[in-house]
Amino acid sequence: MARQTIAEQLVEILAGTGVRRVYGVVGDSLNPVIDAIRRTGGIDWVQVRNEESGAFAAGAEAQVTGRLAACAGSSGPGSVHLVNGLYDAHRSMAPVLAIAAHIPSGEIGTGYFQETHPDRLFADCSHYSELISNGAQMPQVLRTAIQHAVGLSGVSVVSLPGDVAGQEAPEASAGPAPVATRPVVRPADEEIAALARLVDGARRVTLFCGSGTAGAHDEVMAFAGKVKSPVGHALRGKEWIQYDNPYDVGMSGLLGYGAAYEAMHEADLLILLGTDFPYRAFLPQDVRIVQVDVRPERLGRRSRLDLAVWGDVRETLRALTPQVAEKDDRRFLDRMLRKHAEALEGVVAAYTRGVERHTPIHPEYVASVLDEEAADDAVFTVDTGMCNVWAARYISPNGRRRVIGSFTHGSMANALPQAMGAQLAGGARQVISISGDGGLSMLMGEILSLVQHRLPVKVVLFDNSSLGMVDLEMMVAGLRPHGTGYPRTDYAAIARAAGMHGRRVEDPADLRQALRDAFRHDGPALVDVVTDPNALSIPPHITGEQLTGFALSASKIIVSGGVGRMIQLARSNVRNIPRP
Ligand SMILES: Cc1ncc(C[n+]2csc(CCOP(=O)(O)OP(=O)(O)O)c2C)c(N)n1
Ligand SMILES: [Mg+2]
Repeated sequence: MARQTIAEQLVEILAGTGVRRVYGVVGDSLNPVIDAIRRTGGIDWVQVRNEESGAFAAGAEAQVTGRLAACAGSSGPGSVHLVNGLYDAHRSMAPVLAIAAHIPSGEIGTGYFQETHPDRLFADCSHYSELISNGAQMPQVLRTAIQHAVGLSGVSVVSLPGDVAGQEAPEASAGPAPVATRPVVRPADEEIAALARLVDGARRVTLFCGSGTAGAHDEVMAFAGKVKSPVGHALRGKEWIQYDNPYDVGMSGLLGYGAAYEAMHEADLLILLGTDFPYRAFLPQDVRIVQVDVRPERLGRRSRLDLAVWGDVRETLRALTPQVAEKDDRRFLDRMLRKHAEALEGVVAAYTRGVERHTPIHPEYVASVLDEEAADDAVFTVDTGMCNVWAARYISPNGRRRVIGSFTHGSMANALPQAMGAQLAGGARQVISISGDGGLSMLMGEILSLVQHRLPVKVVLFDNSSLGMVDLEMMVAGLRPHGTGYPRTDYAAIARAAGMHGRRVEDPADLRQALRDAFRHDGPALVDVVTDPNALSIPPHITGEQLTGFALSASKIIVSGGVGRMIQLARSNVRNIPRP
């Protein structure tokens, strides 16, 4: 029997390691790999229109499943297209393996047709990026790449020249990567003891939660309940921590709301839990700060720390909570809960007037109706731009929904391709792409992929005929908006021409039914909602520098606007404050 080729062995290793699909676009140097995928059970080739989308889709699949996902590009330009999506996956800590096909190995370094140096190109957006220049090297390098992606949570890239891929493999067969289960990282006893002493010595403790609190909702609530601490969150912590939270004081950061900022600044001990929140200017200077993170290299990179704790949030709190004394003074917590509710009541009063009759349709109305109509376990993917604001304010987390965006890398056009990966990974689960018109049109070819692969993704398009977020930034900076407008475009007609359900909505009275019809439709659907480009007002004391995050002084709410169903939780938390 003929031996396997290197490409066949590579696909055998991927399939054996549990990779279910590889997203990408075919091309000469990649053909041996594509052909091997076609002939191997349990792993599929998912054809996309732009490799960038393939990388975004793989990143979203990995974020939905928690397992390794893969994408591929052909030599030169094909793999260059992967770059932006890989940056996003890497910075979202999504385990993704990229296969960058490469020019013939004998031509490397000669300025050959399509020559790039993918091993160098991807060095900055990966934990591991290696060239396979010899077939015998492949199994070890590929398994090592997988171990890096899974173990360090991020991207690995293998560059594979087409001729090497087609060679006969020296070994008859290759086993999968070992992978191994993620360990439980519990801090050292001394660190827990030191943290317990700090907590016991403090009178006002505030918790600030990031994506590292995933899976730790119960532990955070138990600890906050024992020490009577307000609980704020960063954008990436919201989906894990904001629901069923009697201590919720909202979100800090550029899109923040509520009393998180005050609770962090008026505390005498601030505990940062699993957050790499990037905006230093929102962190207090003269408060004791403890940071808990499973990634030790992140400890202290945003602020001075009084104590650094290396561990999982959940394990840290499990060890810590029994060691701290119960606090009985709720005054700080209750004051912050009231402040939070008042802050939200203020914006609700400002926003709700007549919004359901407003035309062009108010984007916040769209977001609030969407929140009500979407499934309880929907996966939302959110485009960078104003859609981030609407999702942060209106999409109510509940522990079952997921909200995925380009929250760290901040790329446009992420939502649609991420929805593809989320839908393939999520099966029957409802997947909603919250898209901006700028974002959608940037990678719009993928609506054809939705049709081709019969992916029932629901695209809800906030169509303001503008690059709205930048329009706002320019105005705030005192510039005349330029280069931000688009001609009105009927995206619903484009969707219908592509073969999907498409509906344009201009009257707010039609919105709810249009969303229901799209959600009930058995297949991909796009609802093109014509929204008001001038939806947000900027509070008058905010400067352009503040909006872009460079020189924040003491502002808490950077962009105005409503707050959706959050107000209910805030009101009930205030109602539940025990009477003396
Ligand atoms: C790839 C990329 N290009 C440019 C930007 C800068 N940028 C951030 S948001 C935005 C506008 C997004 O417009 P749209 O998708 O229509 O959303 P809107 O803000 O109008 O709701 C731009 C240009 C970016 N973040 N990523
Ligand atoms: Mg727009």
